[in-house]
Amino acid sequence: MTQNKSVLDWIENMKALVTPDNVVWITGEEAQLEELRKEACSTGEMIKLNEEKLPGCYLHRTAVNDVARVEDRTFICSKKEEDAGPTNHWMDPEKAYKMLYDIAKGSYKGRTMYVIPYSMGPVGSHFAKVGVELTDSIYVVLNMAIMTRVGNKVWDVLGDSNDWVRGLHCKCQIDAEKRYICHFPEDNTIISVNSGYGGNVLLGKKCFALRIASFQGKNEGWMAEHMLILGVQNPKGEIKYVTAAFPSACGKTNLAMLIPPEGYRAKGYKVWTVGDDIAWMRIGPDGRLWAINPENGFFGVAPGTNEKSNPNALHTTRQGTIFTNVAHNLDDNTVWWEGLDKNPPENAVDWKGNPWNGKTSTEKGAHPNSRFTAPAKNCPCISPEFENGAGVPISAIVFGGRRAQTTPLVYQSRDWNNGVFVGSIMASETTAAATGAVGVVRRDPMAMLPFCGYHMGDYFKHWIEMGEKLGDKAPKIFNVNWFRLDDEGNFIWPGFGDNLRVLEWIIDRCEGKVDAEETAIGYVPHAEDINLEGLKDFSIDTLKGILKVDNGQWAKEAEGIEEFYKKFGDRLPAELRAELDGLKERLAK
Ligand code: OXD
Ligand code: MN
Repeated sequence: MTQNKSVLDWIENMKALVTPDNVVWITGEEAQLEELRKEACSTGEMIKLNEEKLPGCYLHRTAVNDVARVEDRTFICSKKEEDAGPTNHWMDPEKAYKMLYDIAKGSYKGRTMYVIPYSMGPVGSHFAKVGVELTDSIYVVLNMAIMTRVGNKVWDVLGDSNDWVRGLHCKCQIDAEKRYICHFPEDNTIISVNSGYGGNVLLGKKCFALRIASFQGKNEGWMAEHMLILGVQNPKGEIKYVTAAFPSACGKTNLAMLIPPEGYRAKGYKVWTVGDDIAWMRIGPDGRLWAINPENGFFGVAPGTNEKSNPNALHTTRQGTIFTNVAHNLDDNTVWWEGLDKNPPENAVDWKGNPWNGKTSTEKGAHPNSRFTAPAKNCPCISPEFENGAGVPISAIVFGGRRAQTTPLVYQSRDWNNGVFVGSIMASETTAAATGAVGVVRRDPMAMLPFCGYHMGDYFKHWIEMGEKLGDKAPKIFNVNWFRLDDEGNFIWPGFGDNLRVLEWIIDRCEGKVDAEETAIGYVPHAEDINLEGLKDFSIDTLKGILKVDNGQWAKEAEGIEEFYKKFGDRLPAELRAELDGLKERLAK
């Protein structure tokens, strides 16, 4: 336990508010966690799965009205409304505290308060930050114990410091009408009520490691980003690290755990996963940008994960994993989800808890946002640097989106500020893949739209200032688009492991090994410089097609960006305005 006065005072106040029957301090010891697993199974909160096939694995079902993050009920409660910016919902902090305390009041009656001390980042690393989450859910405790580093060692590094993030989670009655996920960046505080779904209640993840941390990073001179981190090892054994940001449903976890194509494997290439969702980045003593993954596990989407799409993720989930809202195969007490294999169970229970026959039912067995919470150490390609508190040095930052046309397979920004511009205009098209139609463009700057804890215009400015500090040691910035469609609506680029071909070009560019063609939007590869060896039925002409930059389409894109930028008013940095003007000028030439 701790003698930290700021911690003890806060817990006393919260106890007086929510009035639990008991208080249990999470120590991080396996015996305590095992007791909690047993208790959760005895109450039906979790189901223990087949110990031989899925050792140490459990199934949990959330309430049917509580299956995803709730962006419309997520608030940034900064003192001034303008500091939350035009892309966040805002609530006055005084009003928010009052409303939340009214909801939370007495809500732990008959329940236990669990006190979870946790570290985002390896405990004691200069990147790491401490949080304390109070919860009335064993499911939350057990998920936090996978996703973060929990236990007494965290108190030891915190000492009597007041630099820690307060998190209060109250399940209450899981009332969707009274569900709120509120962040108080100026107070290092998060309050989440009336939900039991991971993204809303595992407060270390989106709430702390992105929304609160992005604000801390701006004030303290570092960056909290919605990015995977991977290392590409070449046959000489050299490893270069890349971070990448994509909106949801663009294959971020798949890219993070990529398996190289056969020809690359034979030569000795390997991809190492450092993180699949969040990167905290700081300028190191050598002036370069270094990154850690603040998390300790993967909270991945289950449907679509299979032996082909992501064998590494699948293997990661084979032990010590909590599954949420997937189908339960009663014949062998295992789990199943759409896209796992072509053999759905006939004698099963669906994610809602109803009897389900996967062969005959028209309903889905698993919720489309069903999840696995799996320890990072299970991952067959977890980086040897994963626990390194000094982080890994970043050579390239990659942005991406899902665009049927317009955006080429890959391009490099002209320089850092132009790269910030490229990140700021990131976008995906809805449903384009399924129908072949060009969908609605949704802008999602740096994939941070739902996760930036302050004014996005100031966030762009912070990126520009980081570039000034990094100078010529700054990582190079790229954009990729794996999702170009042909006239029939088929994906042109094979994607998955073959994306390594593009990563190789990116790394070669960082090392100054290859030339590129200058276009209005940036540098595009000469098709010959992307290795197509071993890629069946894919010609260099097809590649040329998806590398083309169509100035007409980009002129339209520039109009869309102009419109989008209006949102930020005078908090749009002049540097980004200048980048847009520069793009328009080059397109007009
Ligand atoms: C996630 C998300 O769950 O970005 O990681 O929605
Ligand atoms: Mn994410």
